[in-house]
Amino acid sequence: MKSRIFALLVIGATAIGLAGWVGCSSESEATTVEVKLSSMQCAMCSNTIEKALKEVDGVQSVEVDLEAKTAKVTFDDEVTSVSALEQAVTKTGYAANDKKADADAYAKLPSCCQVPE
Ligand SMILES: [Cu+2]
Repeated sequence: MKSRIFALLVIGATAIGLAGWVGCSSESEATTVEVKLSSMQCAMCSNTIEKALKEVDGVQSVEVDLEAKTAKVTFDDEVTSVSALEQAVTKTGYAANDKKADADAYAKLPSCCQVPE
């Protein structure tokens, strides 16, 4: 009887240890980057960009700062990459870091969301 309880304790401790290890390793895969959104104009732009970034596989959180014209993106770097994030933004018609906006998508933006000449 005693040895049975001991075995359960060992299994329990191993499970907790494993859970801790898995939790720790998944944490180390999360990378946070700041993406520059120089052509973002208004709240509608930031919503569009935020949505596009959140749809990228592996993205865990997105914080768009309209004033600073940046997005803080936390993602799993084993699933996605900064260039995939940039691509998701440029596809919606906005510039991301040094990548230019997709011209067709940009042309379709409401005029208030286009960069004033
Ligand atoms: Cu806008």
